[in-house]
Amino acid sequence: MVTRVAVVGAGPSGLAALRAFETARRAGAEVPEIVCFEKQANWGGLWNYTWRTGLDEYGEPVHGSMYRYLWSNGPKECLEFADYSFEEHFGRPIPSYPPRAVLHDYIAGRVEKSGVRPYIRFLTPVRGVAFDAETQSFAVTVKDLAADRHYTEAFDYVIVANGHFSTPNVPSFEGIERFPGRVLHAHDFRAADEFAGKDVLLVGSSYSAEDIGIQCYKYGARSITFSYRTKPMGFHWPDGFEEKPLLEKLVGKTATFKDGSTREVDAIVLCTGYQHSYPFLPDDLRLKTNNRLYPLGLYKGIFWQDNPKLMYIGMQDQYYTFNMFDAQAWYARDVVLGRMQLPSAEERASDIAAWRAREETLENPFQQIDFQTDYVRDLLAATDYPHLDVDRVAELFKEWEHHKEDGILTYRDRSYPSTLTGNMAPVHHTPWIKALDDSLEAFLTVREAAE
Ligand code: FAD
Ligand code: NA7
Repeated sequence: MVTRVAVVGAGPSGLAALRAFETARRAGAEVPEIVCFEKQANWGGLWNYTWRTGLDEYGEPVHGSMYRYLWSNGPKECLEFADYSFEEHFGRPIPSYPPRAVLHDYIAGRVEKSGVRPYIRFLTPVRGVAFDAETQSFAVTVKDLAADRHYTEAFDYVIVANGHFSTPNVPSFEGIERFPGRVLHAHDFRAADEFAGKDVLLVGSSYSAEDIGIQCYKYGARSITFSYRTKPMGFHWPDGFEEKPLLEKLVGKTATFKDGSTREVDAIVLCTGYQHSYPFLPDDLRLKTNNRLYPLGLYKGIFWQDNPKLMYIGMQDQYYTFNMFDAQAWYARDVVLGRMQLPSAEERASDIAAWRAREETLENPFQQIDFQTDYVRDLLAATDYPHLDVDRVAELFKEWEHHKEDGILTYRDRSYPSTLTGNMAPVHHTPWIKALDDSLEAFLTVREAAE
């Protein structure tokens, strides 16, 4: 009997798994049959932009949370695949903060080159996964959307890579149901131009609030008010920005905050994060966690503790992204191929507990970066994934944090060297705040950097 592996999702995490197995196959290893189920019509996950919100043309919940004019919010040098540099893909060094379309092109280029597309069944959401202890196999039920047909196949392993920034966490606030303007969650935010001339309230104090706030400012919003639950972001905001404590109530267009202050607003964007959602998994296989660096229940952040034939990739909060997913995928692959044996359940449990105990002590982003760096280093040490200088990546992450503190509207104008080639990224031809065209063509046009 052929061993079979199901991969749920063809975003960066699922594609990392395909790439990992394909690399082994091309090096002469005997690898299992891999089937990747992807509910969208194309690969790239969140990087595959859609204008749609709500339900898609098949009545499926829209996966996309990315918006037009989204530019990378971290240096590309920190996410570079160790086996496929930006220079290899684009033929030359490119600036450090590419817009979404450029990163999608890079992700797609690697998997195109490795020929893994035939392993993917597009327009095929996974609907159910059931484990049979007797046969030690999973029954995976999917829907072929184009044919409007369900079917079930058996697999020996399942890799869950469906992302965790798609199912919005949507709190309610007193009076919000009568607010006379637009109310939406960041998941449904698409184009900042819609808010030109408006006073916009963003609830939340993390990446989405920060970036959607400065997007709206860039495209002409009159004012930006952030409302935080725990603590303000504290950047040096330009005029027109304000940080307030948590929203308490709305009366008409007037927002009242916890400190009793008020603000008239025209629109509200709830940047209140996402839920980990696995509607296709039964309770005993389902990861239940908030967005954090070390979710419980996953050995090495990958293997479901109660049944390690079920694996998860990319379920952590993320400083590292693409190259961390690779590190996880290579590790998962080597366990499936029998190159590595997992330790006993007790040893796995104590390893999880140790990482989690350290995670609980982290007090600031710099410690968090070191934590995730050590996590990625630990994974990389066990496999033949090409050398990745994680200490250098960590330094770049820390420089990035400082650059954001220096200027939240200017940090994307900075350049960093590739940890793979050593070459410094060129300065982009247009400062980010003036770069209104986010197309790949506009970004890659070689022009003299503007003053
Ligand atoms: P996803 O990209 O979410 O891909 C999951 C895939 O699974 C999707 O293709 C989806 O269609 C598919 N899927 C879901 N459910 C099913 C199902 N039931 N059956 C079959 N297929 C399914 N990271 C960065 O490095 N830099 C950034 O600048 C950055 N910006 C971001 C901005 C936003 C607004 C968001 C939300 C995230 C951002 N991220 C960024 C983080 C992002 O999570 C990762 O870059 C990356 O996309 C995660 O990859 P993934 O494959 O784990 O998940
Ligand atoms: P995050 O990073 O998970 O942050 C969620 C934010 O939402 C955070 O500031 C939370 O505040 C806030 N939150 C959550 N629930 C509430 C309620 N009920 N009321 C007020 N505020 C709340 O999600 P993001 O969307 O910002 O970022 C996710 C990814 O998208 C990230 O990788 C980016 O690259 C893009 P808290 O601090 O917990 O008090």
